[in-house]
Amino acid sequence: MRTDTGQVFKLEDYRRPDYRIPETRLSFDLHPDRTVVVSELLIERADGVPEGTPLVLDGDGLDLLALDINGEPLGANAYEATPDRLAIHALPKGPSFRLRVTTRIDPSANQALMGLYRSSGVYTTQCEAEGFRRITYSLDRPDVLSVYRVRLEADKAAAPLLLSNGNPVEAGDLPGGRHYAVWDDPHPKPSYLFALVAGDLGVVTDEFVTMSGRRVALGIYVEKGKEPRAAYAMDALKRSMTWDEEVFGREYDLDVFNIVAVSDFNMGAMENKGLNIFNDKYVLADEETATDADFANIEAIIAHEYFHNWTGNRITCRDWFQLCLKEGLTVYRDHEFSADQRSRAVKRIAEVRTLKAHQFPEDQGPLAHPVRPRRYREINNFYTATVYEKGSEVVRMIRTILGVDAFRAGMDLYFERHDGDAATIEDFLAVFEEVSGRDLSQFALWYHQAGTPNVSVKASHDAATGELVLDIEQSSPPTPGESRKRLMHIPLAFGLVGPDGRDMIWETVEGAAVEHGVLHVRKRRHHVRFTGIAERPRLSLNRGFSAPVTLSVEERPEDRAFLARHDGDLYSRWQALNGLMTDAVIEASKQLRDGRAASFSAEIAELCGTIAADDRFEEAYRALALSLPSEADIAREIGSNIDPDAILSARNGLIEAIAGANADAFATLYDRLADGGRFSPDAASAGRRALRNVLLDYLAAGSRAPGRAAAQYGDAGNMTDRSAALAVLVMRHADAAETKAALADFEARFGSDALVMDKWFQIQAAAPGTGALATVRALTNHPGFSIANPNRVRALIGTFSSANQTGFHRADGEGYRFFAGIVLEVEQRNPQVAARLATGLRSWRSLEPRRKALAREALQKIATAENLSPDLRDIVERTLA
Ligand code: B3K
Ligand code: ZN
Repeated sequence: MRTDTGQVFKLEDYRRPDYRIPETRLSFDLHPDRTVVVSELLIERADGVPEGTPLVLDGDGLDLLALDINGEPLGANAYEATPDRLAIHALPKGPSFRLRVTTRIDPSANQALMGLYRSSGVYTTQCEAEGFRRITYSLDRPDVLSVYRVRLEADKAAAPLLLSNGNPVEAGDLPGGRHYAVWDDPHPKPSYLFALVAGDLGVVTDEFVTMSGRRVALGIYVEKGKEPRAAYAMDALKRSMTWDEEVFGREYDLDVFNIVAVSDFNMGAMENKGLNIFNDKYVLADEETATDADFANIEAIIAHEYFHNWTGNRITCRDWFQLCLKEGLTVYRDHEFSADQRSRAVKRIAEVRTLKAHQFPEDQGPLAHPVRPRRYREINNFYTATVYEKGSEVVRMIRTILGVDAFRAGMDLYFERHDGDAATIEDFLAVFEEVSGRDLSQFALWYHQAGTPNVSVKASHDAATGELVLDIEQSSPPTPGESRKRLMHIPLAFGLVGPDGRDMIWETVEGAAVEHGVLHVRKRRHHVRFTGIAERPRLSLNRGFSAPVTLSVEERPEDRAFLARHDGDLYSRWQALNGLMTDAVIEASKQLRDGRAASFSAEIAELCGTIAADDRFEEAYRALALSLPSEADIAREIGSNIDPDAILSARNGLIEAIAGANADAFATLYDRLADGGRFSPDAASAGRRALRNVLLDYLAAGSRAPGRAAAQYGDAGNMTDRSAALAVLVMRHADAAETKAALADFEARFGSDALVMDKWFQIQAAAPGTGALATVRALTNHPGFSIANPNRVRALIGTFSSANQTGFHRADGEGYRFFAGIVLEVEQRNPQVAARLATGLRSWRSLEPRRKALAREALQKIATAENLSPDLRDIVERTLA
């Protein structure tokens, strides 16, 4: 039964809870399809709340077995229980009492993967955001913090391992082949951070000694036999613990820290106190089975969940509107960690590419919402790129505005002042205002106002007077529910690049505040006048992507190429070349749509040849510079009336032009970068592989012969090179016998390893052209595919809808029809995953008219399906609105 009340939750309706629960004792009698949960809560009436105020607890699909208060069973008139709510009217006198609730749940039947469920025979939980209420009745909201003591009881042979939050305090055997364990978590936490795991798993252990000398036992639990694949995650965990001590002064606070990898999981991972639970995709890696991208993701997500221990757990959110308080900040922290562990410039470019690929379309489409939303119908639909990635950019801007030292002082104050609190964005901003003396009220709009601001810049230079004038204007487009926008505080890092390629130094500047290379745009228009600028500079603006805005600069065509060669800021240099490539593809796609042949200037090919050979740059940077914007990136830049087929042809045209002009040099470099069979997952080695694999794609596009890619596939000593070669075969040599052979070989080698087979699904789902649909449809019947497993669904269907522009957006609409059917099928089991999948159609309005009409039909088919879950209904209704 689904209960979509259509209720809209509003930030302004926030009220403090009437009751607190300082202590929670849970006892689980675990059985696969009949688990009994006894919850004993010490409940206190909050100050100022009148005696007799009913206690209303949240539930979701629960079966109540027993209820008593202070040891006395409750009479039938004292309470009202439904599967989704327990209201107790008759409460004892006095400020506090003990409530005991017994519920029964069926973990095996739980396919939504929220609450207590089973994954490959392991009992596991997911409670954020509102999964705890699927386990027992409770005040399931983040501002009710409780210390937990948890007793688990299970069959010893099936579940020798019994884990929960906190520290282990007791364990023992019981009659009938059962056993138990008791865990105690001294740190008060909201219910969404509760977790348990019970099962039979392999483990890798280690130890970490914190800066004050606390010895922490570390454990990473994985499917038996896969222990060696957890070594990299363990290494990443220890590096994360050290980094948080060194960079933020944050120390771990329990005797144990456990991570469990499970194979059925709705998202990446979950930061439950002392017991992180992970999608196994983000734990398991070795050179044979994981790519360099997998290693980097594991490092980042292990760090992210660990960092939540302070930003999320010790300081949690007052309500779910404040989600970015923990998520944006923790993403910022994991980005900084990865930048320190790897290459800062490369990491920044990758972050911006992700932001533009995921957050910009969200912010510019029907699902746009502020970093701190004011309304939601289904909170699970707000774990978005806006809350996470833009939320991180906002924290980065605070650091840019304040400078590193004041930023760190603000963070120290935040930890000191709010440890143990359920806090708000206002609390967060206040510490930075306090340590810096700055007024951040205009800046705070980044949290409150949706949409990507536009900044346009015009420059004029007078050589006679040495004056440079920048006319800067900001505007923010309307977003759903917000037609009028206020002016933002936009920190633009910049440089004026002189004819020798160096940054010029000015004498005076007026018209805007400029501090430490950052120009603060705060008004609608700024007329900024620099003096002492003898020659016309090239404008390097928004360096390091200091503000998440869309920038348009009136400049001469040759200025971009100049910046692509000389900008001292590596991010901006990359941006200049990438912008040139984007414009060239857009121009060529117009030529193709007009029935002309696509033409490209020789300059981009020449620039690519130069950067490929430039040893001053690390290989990872060169690989990014040579990577063309994706088809989706180009579609986003075009913005409306999109024809994916024209984009694909134009993009391939540019790849061929670059490949043709550099064939010999790329082939030589490709050979030189071979690693001779040595593998290390470190950033420099990964960079070499990345560059070599970008070159492989160019060489394949240039030659039309599958030999080189087939040889790389066959010789590959690691998954990065093997899967890259397979992707090149599938993309560039779809019909070659070598491609079919490689696909068959991959399946034969890895058929029994679901995570690796996801790559095989992904590569085929991304193959361009109308034929992809038949392939994807056929693959849904492959024995390795399962509609019930989120990773499989994301690999095959998610890739098809998000990374296959020509296959998914087929002109006849068949891609959309197939997609709508699958979304509804997934939804039967797992509404959360279905809702996420359905966002693949959020940019339907920017398509050309025919495709647009067909995409709308598919959305309507979903919207009118019977008995739609609140999750999916919320997404499709907002998408269609
Ligand atoms: N906090 C979790 C996400 C929970 C999603 C609930 N639908 C993982 C993370 O961001 O670290
Ligand atoms: Zn997080």
